[in-house]
Amino acid sequence: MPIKTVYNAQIEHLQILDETGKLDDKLAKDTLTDEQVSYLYEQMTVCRQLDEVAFRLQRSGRMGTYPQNKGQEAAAAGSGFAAKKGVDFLVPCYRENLALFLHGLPMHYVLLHWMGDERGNQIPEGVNITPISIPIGTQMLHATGIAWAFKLRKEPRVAVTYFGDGATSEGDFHEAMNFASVLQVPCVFFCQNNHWAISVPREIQMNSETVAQKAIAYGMPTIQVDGNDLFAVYKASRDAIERARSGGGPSFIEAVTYRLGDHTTADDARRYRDQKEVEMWAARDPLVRLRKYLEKKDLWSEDRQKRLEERAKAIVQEVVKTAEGIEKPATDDIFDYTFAGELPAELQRQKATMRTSSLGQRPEQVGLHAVPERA
Ligand SMILES: Cc1ncc(C[n+]2csc(CCOP(=O)(O)OP(=O)(O)O)c2C)c(N)n1
Ligand SMILES: [Mg+2]
Repeated sequence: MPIKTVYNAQIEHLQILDETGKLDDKLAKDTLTDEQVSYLYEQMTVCRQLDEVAFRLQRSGRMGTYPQNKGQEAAAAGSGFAAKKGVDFLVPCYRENLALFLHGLPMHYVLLHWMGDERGNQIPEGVNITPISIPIGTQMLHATGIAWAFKLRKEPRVAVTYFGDGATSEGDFHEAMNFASVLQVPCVFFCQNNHWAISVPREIQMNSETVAQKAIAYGMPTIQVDGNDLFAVYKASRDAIERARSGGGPSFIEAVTYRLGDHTTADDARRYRDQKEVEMWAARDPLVRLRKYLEKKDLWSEDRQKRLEERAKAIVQEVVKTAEGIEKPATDDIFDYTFAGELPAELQRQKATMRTSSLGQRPEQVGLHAVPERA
């Protein structure tokens, strides 16, 4: 009996705007208008400025660890813009700030979060975003659950979840993908393949040639896009989101991009990354590419660029001022905002003795003699 092929698979790669700023007009049809491109270029520039300033804030001790988005702005912009603000739900990790801003998260929230103030993760009412997820992979399950709720309630809404290449090695990823597919929920899995999971290169992280092909196992429509190409990211995201909205189930998008900065400010990528690789990707910088395109179309000028950069600096200065102007959270907050009712006795004791300085002041709290009265 002849051996039959029971399954064939292929992965398409979509690029619409190449590195030189040349657009494939046919593929670009019905994607972004000139006005939308200019708007998103401005937003990406402001975001890059925020990134640079956040890095300096950390270096000068004014902020905790920060993961730069630098180089990945087109992936966040194209996908975030494709989702409907106020309708769809974004379920992020930590390297897609611009998508969050496009959906209404005030910029200073992100700084607050990385300054260690959890109020930065207390998403304002009406902004459809879940908190930034630092544990790798957990958020994809939440996205599947949110999308399932949309389906059960018959709401035409979509959950878009973000994660990195490294996250696809987590069990949570596979569980979320399987459940989303089995239940045919309106969820878009958006992977930012930036080639590295801290110091682990993609080739060591996984043995599959593309990340996109992992979705084939779950029977999901899947595509690989040039993640530094705003048009390609937007088109693939919009198609996947609208398919989900109209009952077509989940999809997977692999956006091939690169983080131009360190993993976080706690990392020094020069220790494990070849500088030549970084230079190659710097030449594919999504901002540079988009500016070339706008210039080619006579939609941009040196003067506009200068004004935009000045404006970006002023905006970010204001954002930093707002974040730093908010009264610091009290250490007691962790106790006060965890329990609705009375704090259990053990936690009351912890609250009372948490600060080392309090030991000296009130040693009786930990069973020592109280400070004697002075004569
Ligand atoms: C569950 C869990 N395991 C490990 C870590 C430590 N960690 C933080 S970032 C990271 C790498 C993530 O790589 P990737 O998913 O590619 O995202 P990227 O940082 O490249 O955007 C790891 C292992 C974590 N935060 N959570
Ligand atoms: Mg990565």
